[in-house]
Amino acid sequence: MGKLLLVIAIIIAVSLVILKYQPELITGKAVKDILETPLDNTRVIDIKAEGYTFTPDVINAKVNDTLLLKISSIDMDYRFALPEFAILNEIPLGTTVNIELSPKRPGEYTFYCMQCEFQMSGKLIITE
Ligand SMILES: [Cu+2]
Repeated sequence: MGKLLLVIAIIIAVSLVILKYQPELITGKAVKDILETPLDNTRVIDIKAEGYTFTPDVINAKVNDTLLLKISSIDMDYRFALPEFAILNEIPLGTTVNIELSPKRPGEYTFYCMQCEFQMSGKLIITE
């Protein structure tokens, strides 16, 4: 009986250690995600504008997610447009612009740079 309790105690102790240091093994969430998720559930997405390209150029999110797009211009002036959300922002060279949005309907929404006249674009894909 004493041995059984010892085994159970060891299993609990090991589980607690795993939960503390490797929670994705139990919760399915990576440590990085947990650390980078702000308390108010806003998802921060860093987007780099460089060489007529947005990186990443595909963003996946869920309906009612709150997204904070942080768009940085690396090599020239850009003008970020996301028409379905009535968003149009100048992003001068060397600056980062924060854009917050909360999609209410699923769909694929194209964003692009108006300076580059539709050559430079990406997709915001919203699912239920
Ligand atoms: Cu451009």
